[in-house]
Amino acid sequence: MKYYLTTPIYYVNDQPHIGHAYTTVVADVLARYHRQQGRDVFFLTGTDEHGAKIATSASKQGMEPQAFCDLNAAKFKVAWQALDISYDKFIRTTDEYHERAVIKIFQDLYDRGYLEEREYTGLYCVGCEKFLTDKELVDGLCPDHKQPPTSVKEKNWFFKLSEFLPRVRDLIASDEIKILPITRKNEVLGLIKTNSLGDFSVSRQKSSVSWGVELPFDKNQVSYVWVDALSNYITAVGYNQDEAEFNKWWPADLHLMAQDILKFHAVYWPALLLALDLPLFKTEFVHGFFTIDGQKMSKTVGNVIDPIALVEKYGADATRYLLLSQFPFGQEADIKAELFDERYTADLANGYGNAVARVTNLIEKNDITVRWEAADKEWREKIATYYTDLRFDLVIKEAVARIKALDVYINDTKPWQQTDSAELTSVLSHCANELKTISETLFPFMPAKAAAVLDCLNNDKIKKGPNLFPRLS
Ligand code: ME8
Repeated sequence: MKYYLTTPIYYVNDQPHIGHAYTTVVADVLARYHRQQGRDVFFLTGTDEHGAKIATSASKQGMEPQAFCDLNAAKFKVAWQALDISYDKFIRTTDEYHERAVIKIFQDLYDRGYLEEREYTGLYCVGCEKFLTDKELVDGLCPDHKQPPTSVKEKNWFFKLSEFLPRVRDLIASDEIKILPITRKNEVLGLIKTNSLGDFSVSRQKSSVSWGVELPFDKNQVSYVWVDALSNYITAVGYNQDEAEFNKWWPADLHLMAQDILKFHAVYWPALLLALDLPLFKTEFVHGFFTIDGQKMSKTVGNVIDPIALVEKYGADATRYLLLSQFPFGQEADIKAELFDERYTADLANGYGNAVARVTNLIEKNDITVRWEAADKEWREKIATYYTDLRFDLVIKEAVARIKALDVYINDTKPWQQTDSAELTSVLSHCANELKTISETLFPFMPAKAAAVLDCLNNDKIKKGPNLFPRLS
């Protein structure tokens, strides 16, 4: 069975931060879990590189847009490598095959009569890459970027979204396309109901924004970022290039993102797919935005966390674990940096790491040949339901409880006092089986550490395992 999942493609106007890392780690945990279950997985991530925001950032650095994109896209790749992200493909919207497909998409939308040229006047926030209404402004400024929007008056091509809205609404309401969690589904349905979603502009005049894909039917216009960006999900898997590949992977099983881009993914994207007469994605899961120590993450506040700094301190595996264990996936929450140290020490150094050291040490000392048991099916099924609901925090919680129970078992059975060798083999075999189940469960979160434990257990003569989680200095 195939499983195709995606992260948003991130803007390359800056380097990756902990917010990007969070969604990407979540996707990686899912990808690794589904591969572990024997599924054929395609995990896509990448970067969103066109538009005014990128062009402006590039010129501030005195760089050409393409060179600037190359530089920053590379930073995302470095971060994902540091976090041991096992993506199958990294798409960049400046990739030639993607640009070619975007041209085809525009031509199709045009030929099908879904694009219309209109005069547009509006307030545009470059930071958001979207038009804002007067109501959205706070003291005349964009509430997110604290910048005055630019007044834009130009001829643009519009996508006739209104023609598709009733169908999109029905598809969402009937769960034919699933928007999860349910609060987000209701939010989108509410948004559609307000009638505030009009036809939207899909191009910009070249004279005002030149960094984009030129429209095939109007050389004076370039594509506006969202059609270009959203279509990455199909162009990455062979759309307009390799039909067999495309039919194998599309529709996507899961698009992951945070609430900031819900409207584009839950309304614009299905409408575009309908317009192109393509199958619809199956599920979108929308997680909350988190704050850092109670504050919105921002350069001015100075609380932007660099994922590479976390990896340097805790290692890749622990960073992944710490990110996902802080709060239930989906909720809007606060990341408390000081909790990372606490959790690292309690769950990893004193918890999992210590259990591995204790058990493998006792097995080596007593020269035990472990009797392996059949897999714990009931446990696997329980974990599978957590994955269905994307409750990573519960997978972690259960694993931590099982580590604690193993610790209690060792304290109670006191293998170091045991003189009966059959009994000792039985007790330590139980411990080894427990470690195996726990490590298999933790593998998607901590692939290198869990694999090291599984390798160690896989030997005929088990030796004391590695020091998995050194104490923090
Ligand atoms: O929106 N909390 O790119 P982007 C949680 N290029 N997640 C966060 C976060 C936070 N504080 N900050 C960022 C774009 N994220 C477009 C997407 S897709 C076709 C185009 C994560 O660089 C989260 O996944 O602004 C969010 O949706 C994404 O980064 C936005 O990344």
